[in-house]
Amino acid sequence: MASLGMINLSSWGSCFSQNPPFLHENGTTRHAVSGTDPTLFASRRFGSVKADKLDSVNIGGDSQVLNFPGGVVKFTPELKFLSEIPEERIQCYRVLDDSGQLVSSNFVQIDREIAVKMYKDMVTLQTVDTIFYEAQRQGRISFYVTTTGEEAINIASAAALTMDDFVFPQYREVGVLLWRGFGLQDIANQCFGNKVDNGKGRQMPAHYGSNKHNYFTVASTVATQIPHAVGAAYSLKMDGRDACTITYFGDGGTSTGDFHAALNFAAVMEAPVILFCRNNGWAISTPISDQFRSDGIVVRGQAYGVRSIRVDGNDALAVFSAVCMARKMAISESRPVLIEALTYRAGHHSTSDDSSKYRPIEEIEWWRATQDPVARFRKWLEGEGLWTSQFEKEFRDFARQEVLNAIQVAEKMEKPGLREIFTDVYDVPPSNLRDQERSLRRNVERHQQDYPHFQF
Ligand SMILES: Cc1ncc(C[n+]2csc(CCOP(=O)(O)OP(=O)(O)O)c2C)c(N)n1
Ligand SMILES: [Mg+2]
Repeated sequence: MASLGMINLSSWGSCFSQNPPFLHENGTTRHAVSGTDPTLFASRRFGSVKADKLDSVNIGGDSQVLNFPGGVVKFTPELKFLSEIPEERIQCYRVLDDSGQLVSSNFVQIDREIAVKMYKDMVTLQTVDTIFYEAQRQGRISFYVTTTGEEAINIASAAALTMDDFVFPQYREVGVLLWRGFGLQDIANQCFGNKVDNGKGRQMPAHYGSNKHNYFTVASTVATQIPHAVGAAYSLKMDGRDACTITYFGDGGTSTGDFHAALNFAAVMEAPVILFCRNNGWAISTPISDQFRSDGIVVRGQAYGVRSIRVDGNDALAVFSAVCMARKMAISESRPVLIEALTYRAGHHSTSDDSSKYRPIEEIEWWRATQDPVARFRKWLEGEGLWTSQFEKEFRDFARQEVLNAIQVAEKMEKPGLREIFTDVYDVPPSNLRDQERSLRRNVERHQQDYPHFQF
């Protein structure tokens, strides 16, 4: 099967390196991390750290250095503060220009069938967003959040991972689940909160989760997923697994303490985690200019000792390449990697928002018209002879019908029994919970007309 792309990583296998050798210790079996001496690894895990000597050494001439813990520091006679503004902003890695033409030969090769599946999943994601958004407006579901403008981030990043990698999402990444095989029916069941929803209808719509797909359940509390992902990555490393974690978060997520604590923890513990920031310019109505004065998110990586890259989030090939390489480094070198993907939230924050109240319509239109990630990837595919207008029409019609069918089935399905509200937390429910259950049962029996869809 032919492959596209210029970085010669011989095959997908080289992108996803194999397990390093085993390390046996006290009867337990672990993997040493590639590039790390097993003894050192074990002592880092179980031993205490000795401080370096705090002595300064003259190395002759006029240069003097301080032998400080963490590394030698040069002295300078200059009274000079570091500038808060870099001379030049960190550049943004891109492979495709706005018209879908290749502008770089530095990207990870991509199988033709994978490339076509990526495009189909992006179109499906757009279709899901359009129809579920309308369903919310019709009052059929209570809430929805679209990924509009971030389709490449969703699908291309997912395509660069393996199913063994664990995903800790924010809430704008349903495309990652879609890529992993979570079906349209699963999406619809969750949004309608019916009895076959994985979460038993207890979550708001668009708060997906799936054990089967190694996808942790969405929590709306911004950024709480970031420390979880770092901790889980550390445990993967301890178990010597050939896998990493990836966590997605928005620019708004980086304004929390959780982000900073997690980034530092990941650096110090050398956890194999990809910290993927979707910098889409807005945190609901708060623009990034009100959130930080640094050159975006990418510079925080260096500040914390984490390898990082800024990438064009509307360029599927750039996102794919960056995540593929980040994954390889995270696992084989046992290190965190920070990716800042520049994009734009081209839809409202959610169905609870009207973004025309706080940002100019022209801004939204400019991004939609010139930076649409799906249109750009399509142009590239067409240039490669992998897609045509005929395929486009057929596939869009097909996707629309599939989504509509899934909605119809989900909507007709019974809701979970009301007593499920009280299950799965306590082995033996406490008395106050049992009282509440009895009270709810009485209420429903007395006012059946108000609860037509619910049964105990
Ligand atoms: C801890 C916490 N604070 C505030 C909120 C309210 N809130 C929900 S989404 C959001 C904005 C998040 O923006 P960003 O991280 O940039 O993600 P985006 O919506 O742009 O994808 C806020 C403030 C919340 N859910 N949790
Ligand atoms: Mg944002």
